[in-house]
Amino acid sequence: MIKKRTLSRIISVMIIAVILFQISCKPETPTDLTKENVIPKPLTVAATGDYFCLGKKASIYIQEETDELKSIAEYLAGRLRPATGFPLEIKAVSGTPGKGNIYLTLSGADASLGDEGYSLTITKKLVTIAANKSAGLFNGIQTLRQLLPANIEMSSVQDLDWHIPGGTITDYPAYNYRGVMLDVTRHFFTVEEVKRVIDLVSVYKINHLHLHLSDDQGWRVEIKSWPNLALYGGKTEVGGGVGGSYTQEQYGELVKYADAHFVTIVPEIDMPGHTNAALASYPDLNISGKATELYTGTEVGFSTLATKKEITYKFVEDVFRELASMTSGPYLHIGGDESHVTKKEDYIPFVERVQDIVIKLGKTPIGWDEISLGKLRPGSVAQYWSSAENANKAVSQGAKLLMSPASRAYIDMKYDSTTAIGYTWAGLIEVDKAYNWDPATLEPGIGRENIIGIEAALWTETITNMEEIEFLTFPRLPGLAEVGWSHSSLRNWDEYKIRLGNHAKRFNALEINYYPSKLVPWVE
Ligand code: TNX
Repeated sequence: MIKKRTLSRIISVMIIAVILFQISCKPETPTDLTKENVIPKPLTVAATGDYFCLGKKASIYIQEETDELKSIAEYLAGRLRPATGFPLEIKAVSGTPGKGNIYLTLSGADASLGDEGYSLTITKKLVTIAANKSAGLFNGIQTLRQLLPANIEMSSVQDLDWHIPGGTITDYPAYNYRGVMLDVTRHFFTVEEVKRVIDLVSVYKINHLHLHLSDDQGWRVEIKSWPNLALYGGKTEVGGGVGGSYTQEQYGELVKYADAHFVTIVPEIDMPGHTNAALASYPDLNISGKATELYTGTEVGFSTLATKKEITYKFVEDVFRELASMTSGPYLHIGGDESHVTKKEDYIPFVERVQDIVIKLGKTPIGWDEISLGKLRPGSVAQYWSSAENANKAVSQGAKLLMSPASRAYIDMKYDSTTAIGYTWAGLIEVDKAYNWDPATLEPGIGRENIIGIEAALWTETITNMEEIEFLTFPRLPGLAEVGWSHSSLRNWDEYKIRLGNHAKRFNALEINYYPSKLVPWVE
């Protein structure tokens, strides 16, 4: 027999325990999943009004112990452990996991979610991300990060309640290709800096990183069969600084890192123009047979490969063969822009032959819109940046377009006349201008069916360090990411700017040096 006094003690301990549990998981404000500030905006959101609390006993469950699921769970744990301080063990489970956990599963998702879509279900008991492919789980994880308090992005332990509003999100992208281009030629950026770019853009579901690896001012990747390209052609950069290049080992490390973030690297070797670094490294590539000087200025359009020499095609083949062997994705970018000193009758057969070389290597050629002056091979993609006429030529040949209209997507343009870095040739691009456009209606004759996606381009003539990369990229990139991900009927600047304003706390937690545009109601 339990004594009355003992019984009442047990009851009061239980009541206190219940109260404590509630306090430790009590939201300060009512929770409504539909009022959250997710960027890019998800397709459908339904709220239940309750919430999930991530506690220190939570584990991350996966439906089976595959390397694929383990590594994505490890990624999620890596994002959540520093700020929560929780162990967040990873465990396999058959059936549904118990209360208080996160569950990642590749079964049960709707086929209509495709390869990149996901459903995220938040109940009081469990957070479940379901997808058809791990890319979808990764995207669901990015949404989950944004539903947690912004301090989840801090690198030290935060004393906070980790609430997530209840409900269900189902989401998939409007376009399969959502990219950012980084020019590592005009100024060189290290492996660590490029990794940080990958970290920051993948938050916004960007899934391609186009690396502009060669230009007049520098050659940035080791090619073993043509060693002087990196050794000599990589020596300097705009302004005469020391430049640099990636060894093949370092480049491979970047590809691996990007792959783990579901970002496909698209390497570009720009040709036949924008080739001074190569022309300075190998005399044979020049029409004159004489090597040029290294170049540290910012002019464009003055250089050309000798398109009539066979050695040039040996060079192209060797370079692309080595690059292809280090490339996990389908694309090799062949450049093709601003070849102002290549005669048109030489330019056309050149870009046609280079496409054939890329295709023979089992890869898909992409080139700037000028390549549509020649015959585009089936599958080749033209990247629209300035000429609607060229873009239409590509479409009339049945080719697909990657949309990078300079007046919207060139994030090396200044925000306004007071921006200290950046160019103005494509106009000033305030945050609303980068957001307020629809790839499918931008140019007459170019519709959704012609477009694989969008890409923001960051040229670096005026950019010398990571802080400057961040300043021009944020906050325009989240908006461009939404242009690529969210269906256009869901997009609206006045609603978007409120969501964006709420990302200031996340930018701060991630230590992003962003431009605090006056058009955005920042909530710090
Ligand atoms: C044009 S865009 C270029 C680049 C420059 C950029 C500067 C393109 C295909 N070519 O070479 O870096 O403008 O904004």
